[in-house]
Amino acid sequence: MLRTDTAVTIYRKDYTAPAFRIDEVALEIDLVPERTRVVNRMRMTRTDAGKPLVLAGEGLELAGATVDGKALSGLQASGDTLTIDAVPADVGASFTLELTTYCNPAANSSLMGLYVSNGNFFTQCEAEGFRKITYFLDRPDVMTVYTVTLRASKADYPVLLSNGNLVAERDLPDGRHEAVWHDPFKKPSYLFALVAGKLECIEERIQSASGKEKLLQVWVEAQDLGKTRHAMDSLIHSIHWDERRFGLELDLDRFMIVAVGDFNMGAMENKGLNIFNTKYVLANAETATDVDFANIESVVGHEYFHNWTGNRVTCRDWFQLSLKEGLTVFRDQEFSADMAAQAAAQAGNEAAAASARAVKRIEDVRVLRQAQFPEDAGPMAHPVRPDSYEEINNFYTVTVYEKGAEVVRMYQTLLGRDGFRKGMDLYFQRHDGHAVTCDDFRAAMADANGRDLTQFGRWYSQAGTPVVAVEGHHDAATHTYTLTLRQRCEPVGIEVNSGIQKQPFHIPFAIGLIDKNGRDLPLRLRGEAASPSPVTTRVLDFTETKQTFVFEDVAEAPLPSLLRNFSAPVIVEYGYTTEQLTFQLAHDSDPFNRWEAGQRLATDTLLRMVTDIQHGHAPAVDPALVEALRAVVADTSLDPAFREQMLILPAESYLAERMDVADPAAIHTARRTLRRTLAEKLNAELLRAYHYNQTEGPYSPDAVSAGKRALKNIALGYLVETEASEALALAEQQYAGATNMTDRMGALSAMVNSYAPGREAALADFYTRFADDALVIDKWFSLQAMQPGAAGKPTLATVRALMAHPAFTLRNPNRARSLIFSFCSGNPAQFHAADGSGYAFWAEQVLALDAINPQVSARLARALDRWRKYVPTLRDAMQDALKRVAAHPSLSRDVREIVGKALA
Ligand code: B3K
Ligand code: ZN
Repeated sequence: MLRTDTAVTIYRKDYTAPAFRIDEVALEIDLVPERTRVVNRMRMTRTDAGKPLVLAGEGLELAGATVDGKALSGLQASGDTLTIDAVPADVGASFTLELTTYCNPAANSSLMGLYVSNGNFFTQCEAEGFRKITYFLDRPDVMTVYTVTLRASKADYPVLLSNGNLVAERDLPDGRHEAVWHDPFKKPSYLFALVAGKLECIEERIQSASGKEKLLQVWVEAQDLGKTRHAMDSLIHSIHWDERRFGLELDLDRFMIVAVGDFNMGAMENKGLNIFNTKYVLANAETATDVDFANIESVVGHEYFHNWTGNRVTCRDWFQLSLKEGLTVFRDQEFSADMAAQAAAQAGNEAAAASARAVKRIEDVRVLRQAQFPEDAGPMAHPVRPDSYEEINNFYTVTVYEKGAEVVRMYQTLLGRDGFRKGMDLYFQRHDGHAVTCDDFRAAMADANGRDLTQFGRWYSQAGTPVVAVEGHHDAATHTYTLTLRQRCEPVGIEVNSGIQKQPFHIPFAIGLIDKNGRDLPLRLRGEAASPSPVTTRVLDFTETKQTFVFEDVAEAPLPSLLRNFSAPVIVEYGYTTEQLTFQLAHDSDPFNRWEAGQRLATDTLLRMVTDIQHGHAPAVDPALVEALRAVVADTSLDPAFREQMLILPAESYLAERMDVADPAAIHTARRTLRRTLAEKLNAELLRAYHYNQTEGPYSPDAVSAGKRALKNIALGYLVETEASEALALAEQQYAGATNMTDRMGALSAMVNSYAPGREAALADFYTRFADDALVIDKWFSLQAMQPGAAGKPTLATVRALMAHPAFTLRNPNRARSLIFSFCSGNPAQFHAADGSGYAFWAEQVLALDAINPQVSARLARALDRWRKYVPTLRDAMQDALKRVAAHPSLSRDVREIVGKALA
């Protein structure tokens, strides 16, 4: 899609309430791929005098319009709006507006609005796709009740689905049929959905908490029916979890999930008719990895949880996106943690459950640091509640989602679980059925708990990752320990030239103090009475630029355990010594901080190695790190899943962020060297972990079994780094004998990444075995795009060759992501090749994709966000590539905003 309109910035401060209400809408949709007719009959009421009725529409052909049955002549859309003058001027006056339009779903490659995928019809309306289906008040604060009549050829589209309940079905003349759906709940247009085509479903009937029967369905293409069980189980678990944890029940009689192969993102929470990327529905042991299974559980949960947080209570405007997304991510994180803890408790004990929760927390924090921290330090940095945008689709970001979830988590940390629940209850009591703001959510949390959360509001209005610098001082004479915290957060992104004076955040800062035997000290702040049952972890309310906390009864200098369980999305600076970190890694009662100590050790070592490499010295591996990890691998009292987390070295992209001037080649060499060294020095321990963590019996994706496989496979990855023939043989055996995708993929990626002799044969075997399974072939592309380069064979050459593969296409977002995004965002050392070839490739692909699908292209465009941070030669080459894209005459609004902000 080519657009030539000029950039328009939308500001949050310009919000005005709509001048009309839609009391109800009836849609009649005659589905024909090239020419679909939509009759849209709206009962409307004017709510504000003096304003015209302006409807949004995009790419529509207007074929007729009436107001209260009277035809409007000479009506013409201007750009993307349709203004109707012939409507009542009085506030409170109602009228019926009927519009007939045509659109072309077959030609819609943007995958927004109504489109065709593999011969079936699907919709995606969030954020502003409904306007591609009909003219409408396409904004989230206009909520109404929908009745939808779908008509289509019965042979070609036997299944016709929309939101809510099926109220009528009948056959029509000339081979067509009709279905009428009614959704009793008011909803904004972005939650509208329809699906039509040749699909089949598995279904279950369950009872909800209040004893009502609910029909659950998962719809897929016939050949995929055998891969739907896990999605259905995840849905059932989600429903029961939301009842237990938040007292929220499914409101509709029927809840459907539909899978589609062409989809821009993960899934969509349309009321009662969630539409999913196949990647987050289809799974069986042979084709999906443990990570795929876990992702499905989490995304199914996420979309289901939106039914309350997003659908029943929605956003007033798109600046409030985190109101539903941050909250719903927090809810899906808690759901996954509870599910993992439940599996661990069944297999082990309470300690195992705590460790399983920590593993989930570690995974979430890793994403935050690897993706959100860089975003928050780059040209696209924005507050959790942005103040402006050019294209809203560019603001479905890790900041709005993942940092937004951290902000919600901080309420729970500050108010406790019960206090948080009270706040949620009040939120629904006040706002059910309405479109509200992040401030409304904060007010509910504050009012339900009698707390002043005014300062906490800065988490929504200020961007950037706060840095907390910590100093500790022990006074042996008075037995006190004084902790001094200082916070700073420089202006970032568009804050830089806004003249903003940033104010301190309200940071819940959880700490513990560890004595020389590794035990937690009881914590008593100065002025507090001694407690019979003292706590050993406390959440400090850190609200000022500099604040001091004095702990009493501290006989000897303790080791501070800072920001336990990552209680706030901040960067902590404290001058830990190597000895302190190894001690903390071995003893901290907070499992998250045991992991954190290991990450600090590894990061310090790797950054020193990078400096060695830059100075032409052989990089030296710190023996303390080797010994600390040896203890972890060998410690069978630790859960396998946790041990695996400890063995994952900080990512290259994370290390790049930690440097003032990023040097991807040196980082890659350092990390690879450390991996090889660990593989050699810990060979015996790794081999033992490999052999002791085989999972026998039928495949189960539960967190405990998955943890064993994860540890076994990371061990294999290390072992193969040595290129020892025994290790290569292990990988080949595991590949050939694998009975599940986790093991097959674990072995294949070990072989591919180490250029083991068996790799070409294995890659060819893998392709043939799974040629008919698109999601597995995505893995095959992705693995090769992320492989390290070999002598004389840069990975880009492989990627370019794969683009000519018959199975490759830019039109399918999953496939484009599997090859192009994997290379540009998942393979930093090769992407940042010294000759700039990666950037030229990036520019080419951004432009090619933009002509097909602006949203997907704009995501790829973000791969160069951090260009200013790199060594001069790379930085200049990236700037050239950005300029080349920016200079293209017909960029989408989506891509133009990204490259414009990057260059600004
Ligand atoms: N709400 C959708 C995302 C829509 C993205 C539009 N560009 C999925 C989700 O967050 O659940
Ligand atoms: Zn969401």
